[in-house]
Amino acid sequence: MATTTDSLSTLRSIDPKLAAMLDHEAERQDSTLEFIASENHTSKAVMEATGSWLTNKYAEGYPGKRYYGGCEFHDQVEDLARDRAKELFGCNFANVQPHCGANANIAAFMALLQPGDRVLSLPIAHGGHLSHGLKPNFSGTFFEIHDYMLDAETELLDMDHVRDRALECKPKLIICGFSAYPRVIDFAAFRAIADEVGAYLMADIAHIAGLVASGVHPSPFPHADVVTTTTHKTLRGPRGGLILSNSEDIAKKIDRKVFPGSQGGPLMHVIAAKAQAFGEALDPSFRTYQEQVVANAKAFATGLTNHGFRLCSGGTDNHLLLVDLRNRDAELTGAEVESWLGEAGIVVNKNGIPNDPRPPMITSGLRFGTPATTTRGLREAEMQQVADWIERVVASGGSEASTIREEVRTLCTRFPLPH
Ligand code: DSN
Repeated sequence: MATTTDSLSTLRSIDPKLAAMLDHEAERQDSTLEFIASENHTSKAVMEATGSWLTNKYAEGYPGKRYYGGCEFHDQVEDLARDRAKELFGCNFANVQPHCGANANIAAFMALLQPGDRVLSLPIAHGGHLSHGLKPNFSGTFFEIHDYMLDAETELLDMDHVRDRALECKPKLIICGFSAYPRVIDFAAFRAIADEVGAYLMADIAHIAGLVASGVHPSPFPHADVVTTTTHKTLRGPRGGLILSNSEDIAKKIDRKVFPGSQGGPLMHVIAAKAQAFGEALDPSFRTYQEQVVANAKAFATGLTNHGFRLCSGGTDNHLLLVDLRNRDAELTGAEVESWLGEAGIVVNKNGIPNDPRPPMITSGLRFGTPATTTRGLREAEMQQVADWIERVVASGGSEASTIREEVRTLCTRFPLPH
């Protein structure tokens, strides 16, 4: 049984049914390789804070201005989280209360826009996020969404095209920052376009926040008016959201739009865990970790390419890669290979590739990320090993998955989780 569950002794004695489910999940995480680009393994300290006394308390409002008594320690915790976030990202304002990245984006939209205002963003089918304008989402429901696309040949952002689209639709907000884009984002170029058309610029750095915090990817500051992010991907904190800005005026609006605009009581136990995670990210070792995340992604990209897999945009500069399966076999789907790899203990997600003819639940691609496996200590040699396993799984039409499952299990025992 994974050591992760040692803190469950009480639960195990009073609710063994639920405890068994959590034990099974701990065992799953311990014995599989997590290659989902948006996931990570937090430190034990982050998990302890998430499971702490602060879960018992309402703290609607902000430090010094709460709607409930008894918040003196919550004020200290939230101030600590805000101060560390500001130091980490080099900005003047932080709101640490958003429950998740989509909530952060709701508050940012509400702070910058009126319903019906025009927004220019990359659609989810090209690597954007559902909260950047997908029709069923709040963003696509209440705002007029216009899109820019990746270049059809290179699968890269084409800033001339983004500029043309901005000049055509005259948006009030331009969004950059993506969920499946493996390359560096030129925030200064986005700023220049936003200035030319009089738009706000929002950078959603949910995926690359850890790279940005450690200087491994350029910062969206001073270019973006608002920066939103999650805290649980490359940043390796608890599941949650964060909003950053340098503008006092925008910051005041964001605070109002988080609470009472779109949320009630903040998850103070999660905010405590954010404070801990930001503290960890301020340590110089975090940069070493992020550099290794990118080095591992590049090694993994090389390994897959050498096996004949096609990578969208030809490779990666960050923590993720997007594989187009069609050149291996036109019939292969992301759903099918995700399932085979899952049987082998390599956890990934099917992902549409740019201009994918298949629907999102099938797809022609897979997205891989190296943040979680880098956390547990895998390096370039193991990335090559995993690329070899993927080749064997695909070449055998999934039939070697159960054999490889045992090899993956053995590798995992050499790289224990951080708690
Ligand atoms: N669902 C996240 C991802 O996997 O990229 C984005 O919010």
